Amino acid sequence: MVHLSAEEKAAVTALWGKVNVDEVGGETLGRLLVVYPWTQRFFETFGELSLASAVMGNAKVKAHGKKVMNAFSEGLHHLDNLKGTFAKLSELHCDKLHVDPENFKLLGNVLVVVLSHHLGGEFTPQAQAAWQKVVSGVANALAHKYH
Ligand code: HEG
Repeated sequence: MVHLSAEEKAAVTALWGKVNVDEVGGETLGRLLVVYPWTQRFFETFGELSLASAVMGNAKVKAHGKKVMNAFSEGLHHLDNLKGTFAKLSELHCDKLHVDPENFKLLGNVLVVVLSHHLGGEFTPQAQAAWQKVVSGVANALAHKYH
């Protein structure tokens, strides 16, 4: 559950409509893997990830980033019930994938950076604050089923 005013919700949705979500997904996952290279351990099947250029051009990174961002997008329609929306994915990341939930926070922060890069001046401090609430809400929801 994240508490956003009607104005903040409108800003979040409006800005999301201005970016190419699939592209943002690949770029966000790519940057996560470059900036926090220990996150690469979950993606050993993705092939060559040692150079930043290889990561950013990697088709599997792009495809997986797109998948992650589409799931993330779904959460934007359910800001009042993020825990319910991400319950199944939380179980999967905990029980099957063994992803440390700290990584959800890192990914959220990288997403904010990527949005800032894509939106420039349109990403006002108010919009950025609203987005920070959203990414931390999603990260909390994804961590919720961990035990
Ligand atoms: Mg995860 C699979 C969503 C962060 C590592 N992730 C998936 C899948 C979805 C998803 C929808 C496919 C599930 C399926 O096959 O049923 N992931 C998702 C979201 C977020 C996230 C919404 C955060 C916003 N994931 C995340 C992070 C890591 C990670 C930070 C690791 C650093 N995800 C991961 C791995 C898989 C998935 C290793 C399995 C990949 C595969 O082998 O297909």
